[in-house]
Amino acid sequence: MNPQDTIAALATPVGNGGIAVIRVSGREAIRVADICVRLAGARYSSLITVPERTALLAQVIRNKVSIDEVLVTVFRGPRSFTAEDTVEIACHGGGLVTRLVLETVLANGARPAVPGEFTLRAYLNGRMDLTQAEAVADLIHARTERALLTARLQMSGSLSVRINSLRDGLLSVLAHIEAHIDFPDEDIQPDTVVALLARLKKALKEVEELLRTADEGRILKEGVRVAIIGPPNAGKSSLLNQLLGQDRAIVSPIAGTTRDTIEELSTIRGTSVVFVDTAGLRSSEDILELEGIRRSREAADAADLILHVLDGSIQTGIYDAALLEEFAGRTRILVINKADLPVVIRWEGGVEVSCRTGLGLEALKETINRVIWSAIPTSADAGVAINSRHRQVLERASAALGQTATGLSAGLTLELVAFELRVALGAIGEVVGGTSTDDLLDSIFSQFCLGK
Ligand SMILES: Nc1nc2c(ncn2[C@@H]2O[C@H](COP(=O)(O)OP(=O)(O)OP(=O)(O)O)[C@@H](O)[C@H]2O)c(=O)[nH]1
Ligand SMILES: [Mg+2]
Repeated sequence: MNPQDTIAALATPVGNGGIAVIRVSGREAIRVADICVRLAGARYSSLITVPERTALLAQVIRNKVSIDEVLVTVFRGPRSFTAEDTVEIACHGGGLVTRLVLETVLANGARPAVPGEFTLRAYLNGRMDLTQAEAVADLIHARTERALLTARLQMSGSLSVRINSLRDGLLSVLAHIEAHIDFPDEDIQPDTVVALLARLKKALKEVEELLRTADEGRILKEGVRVAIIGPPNAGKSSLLNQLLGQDRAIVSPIAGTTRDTIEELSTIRGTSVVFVDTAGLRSSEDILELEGIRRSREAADAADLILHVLDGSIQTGIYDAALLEEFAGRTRILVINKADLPVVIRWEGGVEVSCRTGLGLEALKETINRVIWSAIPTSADAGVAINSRHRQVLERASAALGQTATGLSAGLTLELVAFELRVALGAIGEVVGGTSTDDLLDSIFSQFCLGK
């Protein structure tokens, strides 16, 4: 991927629509687009001289024939998304017409962009750092307002600011240590060591605080995992269907109806939730059912929250008591179902619902939302929630910072201390991309849509 090339792609979804936008970026972008279009009116003769950021009416000419009437906007670098010269052609949104406009641009000197290449260029040209580029994709894929807000703030640098100040602080610690390496005759003063240790600990605390937002980040992106478990016939599948508002799982009076786990994504009070319906838990001889039960436990283990469903119209047996005990340590809501019938179970904090009449379901959703957000640590700083990549590198940074502090207080040679600190700084730098590799960039930007 030569960064000198002029690239082009359809920036709107494939298929028919009102309009479609074709984006051209690179040092030849304006010249390439200028060959493709004829501006309406006599005011401007060429795109080279038109005012920037102004939509102008034009025709796209292909083999001397006008194929569409379009609006062309010129952005001169660095005042563009990629920081390069960019032209956006808004044409009619038909499948054929957009293809022909794109072909015309490609025939006149641009090459097709690969997914994420526009954002990659924005990053390479210093227009944004890696956390901001990642936030562009998060914003596009956001399913809830909360996820969108976090992406929006990260796009404007909420995470970058924290990472950069962390890095600046550690760089000055490193400078201090290195100064002592350069002058080995001067012993490092004990109170200097104490001061440096205090700064390392503060940095470590900040890294740990960022790491605590990883769950929130995952939840914003992928949704909270909520496993619906309980004995057979309690109404787990009925509850799944109610929560989804759709007839997703088979419901029947036969105990052991659900065998496999069923996953479905939904939104509860603005939070993405992945509900997992599971096979009823009981002792069984049937190997299929046993496999289902194994999967139920697996789903429960992987869940952020467990909805433990009981049939409220029948007394709990010994096995139920054991199950209640088994998941007692987990973030759990006890759902007492079948409240349309006489309820014989009372449980402190349990939520009574009826999947038959819909009674109590709104209250249950409220409880789910409250429990989720009280169980998940969120950053004090709104809009900061790290992703799994940030988590990996920050875990490395945390380990290296720990080593640095231990080394310093144990009186290890300053060379070794400085070495560990440089490892930590390298990892922290990777978050914003100061020390990124091609593979890393590939793996991040290939997840983008074409044209972004
Ligand atoms: N009266 C009443 N019956 C219900 C209610 N919810 C579910 N049922 C009935 O209870 C039976 C079992 O419901 P399911 O949703 O299949 O139960 P399950 O927990 O998924 O059962 P398994 O998949 O076998 O583990 C069905 O006959 C439902 O119609 C309720 O709120 N009130
Ligand atoms: Mg079921």
